[in-house]
Amino acid sequence: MRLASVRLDEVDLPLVEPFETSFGVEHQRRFLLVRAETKDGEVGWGECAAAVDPLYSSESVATARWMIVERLIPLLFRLRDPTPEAFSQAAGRFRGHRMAKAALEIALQDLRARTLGRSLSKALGGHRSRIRVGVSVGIQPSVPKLVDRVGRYLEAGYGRVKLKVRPGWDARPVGAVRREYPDLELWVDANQAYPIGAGDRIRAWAEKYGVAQVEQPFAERAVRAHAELARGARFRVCLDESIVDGPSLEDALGARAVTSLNVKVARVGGLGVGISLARHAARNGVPSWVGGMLESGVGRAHNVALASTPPFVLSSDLSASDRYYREDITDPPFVLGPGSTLAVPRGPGIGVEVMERTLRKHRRSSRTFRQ
Ligand code: OSB
Ligand code: MG
Repeated sequence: MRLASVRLDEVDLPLVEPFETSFGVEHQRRFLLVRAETKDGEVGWGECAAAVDPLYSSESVATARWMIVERLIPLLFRLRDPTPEAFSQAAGRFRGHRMAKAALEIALQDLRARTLGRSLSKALGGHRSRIRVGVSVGIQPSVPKLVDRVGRYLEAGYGRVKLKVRPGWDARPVGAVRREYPDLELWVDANQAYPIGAGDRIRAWAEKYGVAQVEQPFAERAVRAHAELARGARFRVCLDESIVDGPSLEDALGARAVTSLNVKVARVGGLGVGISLARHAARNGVPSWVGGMLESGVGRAHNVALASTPPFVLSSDLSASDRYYREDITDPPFVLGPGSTLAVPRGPGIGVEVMERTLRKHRRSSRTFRQ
């Protein structure tokens, strides 16, 4: 595989509705899109999940752009055989910048799968033709609006709901949703919003309202606080932001601070690492699922392929295209099927095509780098 060029676009895609978390509100998603082309004209796509502001993690569109343009593309062009593994290994000499690294790693994964004429799912060892999914529901302006929003997602066919929570938006909204939907599989995600010491209060409402999983209540580094919450809990304690690599997973497993693992391709730096982390968690009795970052169809297709591989056993945060965007940049759209599932595309690579005309409509800039 010889690379000819890498194109980096910056895209603004309006969300169907604002998405609010404990760290802020997003009305549209601005992201970097990678298009890597080989000398034979084969193309692979990647998406960078970093947002405009460094709120979820320390990366942003600007830091990712700098990293990709100034360091990772030059590094990629120096590789004799640019496989995803060779790229990840070479990029490993730079610390952090995992979302930037992931954008290129996943483009190379797509490219290799297409070159082999296989679906990305198959190339990664996927064995599922459909994956179970749920929907992540942002903080709403009021409790009745939340109950109504959840109701509409249930009507649309979602079988599992994750509510974004934060101090002041927890027991009341979670209780209201539980009363309205007694049998619903309910998860919550705080994105690090609670002080360590809030564990007893979280435990009280989570157990009272039958929450099956509490995701990342405390800070990224707060291994002990998560372990204390997990001890004897009737819900799983899921880690998202805390797990960025092998050692952070090892520490969390050793401390019994994690009983469910959210694997985000972007957060861990690529599909290769994502699979190995989930395998390692599974060997230690901890189930994994694939988390989302409101990706466009490109990033979501990568996430769907990942979720089709054996270690991912819980429902993933991968909803249908129309839950995120009125007009996505890929075709065909992801649609919700029976049993709250998405079909895993069977075509070569990520199995969806980027619609260049739609992309151009939403593109703010585009730069092509040639080998
Ligand atoms: O913590 O899972 C999260 C979106 C942006 C940043 C962080 C998170 C999320 C989500 C969205 O929950 C899940 C999705 O893409 O459907
Ligand atoms: Mg999360």
